[in-house]
Amino acid sequence: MKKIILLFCAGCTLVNVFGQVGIGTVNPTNSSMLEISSTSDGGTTYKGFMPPRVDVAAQRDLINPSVNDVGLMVFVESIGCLQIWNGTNWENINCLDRIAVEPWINEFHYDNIGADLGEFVEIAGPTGLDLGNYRLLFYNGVDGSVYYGLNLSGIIDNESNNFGALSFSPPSIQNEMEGIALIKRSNGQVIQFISYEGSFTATENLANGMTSIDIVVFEDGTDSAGLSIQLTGTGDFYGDFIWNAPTDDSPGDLNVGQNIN
Ligand SMILES: [Ca+2]
Ligand SMILES: [Ca+2]
Ligand SMILES: [Ca+2]
Ligand SMILES: [Ca+2]
Repeated sequence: MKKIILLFCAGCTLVNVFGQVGIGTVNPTNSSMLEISSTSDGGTTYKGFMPPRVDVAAQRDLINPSVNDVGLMVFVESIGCLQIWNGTNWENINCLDRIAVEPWINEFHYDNIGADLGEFVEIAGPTGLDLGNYRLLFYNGVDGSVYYGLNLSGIIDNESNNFGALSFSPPSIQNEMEGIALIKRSNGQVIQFISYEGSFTATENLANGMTSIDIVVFEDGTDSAGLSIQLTGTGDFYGDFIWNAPTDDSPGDLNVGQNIN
């Protein structure tokens, strides 16, 4: 009896493997090997189709497809692009006009005349974003090591067009050539690695091997306290704005001359 049942079930499996497959439907359309219905309860609830997603292109590259895998598709979240493998390279099928925007380093102060006063780093980003998923790493430009790490916290407020800023004060931000990396804690992604008074390569932790991007402007220790280096311009992500030499600070508020559109 057991054998008969086993044989019967093996037959069932073969039917499934070689037949058309429906998910949420028992009648996949004739021309489709796989049909996924938007509803499985006759139209009370609806669902979409989600392609495989990766956080960044580096994760996509771990797929390592061959020439035989032409047509493979994946969605890369960091750039907001649905991509297809052409046998040699990944091509964009479509990129979203607006992807989920990451926060960015928006303003900071590290040096003034005499003892440094009121050092801070301001983070700006979309309203409602929980900065508990982000961390700042402060890098020493002399040897590329991390001299301080700071877990962020708080929900970004709405100051203008659904963007805002929060300020954070580490015990000390080193002067001369140093760097700051903004890290996404959930996946270890280095969102930004900037530096002032020069550029250098990180030698440890998450930015290890990355070369910092010199923002060019800096604080030379001759200005009074209460000034900062800050972004201005018009836009809604980091690349829209430019860094400015020390001017009146605004920790926790979008900068004067920074317009969100
Ligand atoms: Ca300092
Ligand atoms: Ca100083
Ligand atoms: Ca500000
Ligand atoms: Ca604010």
